[in-house]
Amino acid sequence: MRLRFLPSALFIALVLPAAAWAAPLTDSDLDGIPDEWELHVFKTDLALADTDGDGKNDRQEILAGWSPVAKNTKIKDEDSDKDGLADRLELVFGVDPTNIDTDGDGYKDGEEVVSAWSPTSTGDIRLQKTIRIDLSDQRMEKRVAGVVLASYPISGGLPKTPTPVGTFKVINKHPRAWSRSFGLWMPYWMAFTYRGHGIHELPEWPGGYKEGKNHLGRPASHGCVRLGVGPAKEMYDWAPVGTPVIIER
Ligand SMILES: [Ca+2]
Ligand SMILES: [Ca+2]
Ligand SMILES: [Ca+2]
Ligand SMILES: [Ca+2]
Repeated sequence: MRLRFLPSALFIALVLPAAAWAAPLTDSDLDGIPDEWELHVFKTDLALADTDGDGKNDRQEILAGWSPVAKNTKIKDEDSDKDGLADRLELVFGVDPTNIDTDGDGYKDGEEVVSAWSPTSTGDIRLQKTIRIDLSDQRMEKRVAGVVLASYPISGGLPKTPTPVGTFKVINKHPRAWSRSFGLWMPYWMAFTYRGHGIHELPEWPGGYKEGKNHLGRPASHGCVRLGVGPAKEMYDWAPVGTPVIIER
């Protein structure tokens, strides 16, 4: 249990100027983004709800991952306040992209979201972590509250040894598991079935050779889900036992 603390009412009353927390932010063009954020964060037009004139309002475009200032262009994931949460995701999670700690509990918005604490509440509200795997495009998503925070290429099972589809969970973890069947190491192992299926880093032969780097993004395994060096450790450190693993095709 980590320490949580509430700013005292006295502190708020004495130190913060009234305007900082009492006045609602002005939204001149009523597109759902306050003027201040349009000006300093999203670089959109304060007086136009649809800055790039493509028929979709600035906020809707940003939430869906599209640039509000250029037609048919994916948004660039910038982090204006450097709190670890991209500007777009600040809108998705309902936090302030100009404030590194929106709820004032001492933890940055980005830290809270990635570790699945609510960035808008000082209480012990947890968000749901989920690993989602799409076998059709051979990618794994790291999700919090259903929102994709990161996505990595994988190698799932070959057609004759397919990765099972369905809803599973992380059953157990081992930093460096040994496969007796294949005589190789599987770093950052996270089992999701009792039949030997797991998520792991590219397998490593006893001589140190790591297999299948060039195959990431297409099927190559005996049913396991392989991740590259870097993402495998990141997902291992992030997902506790019990994390849902949703595998779709
Ligand atoms: Ca606006
Ligand atoms: Ca638009
Ligand atoms: Ca940010
Ligand atoms: Ca916070």
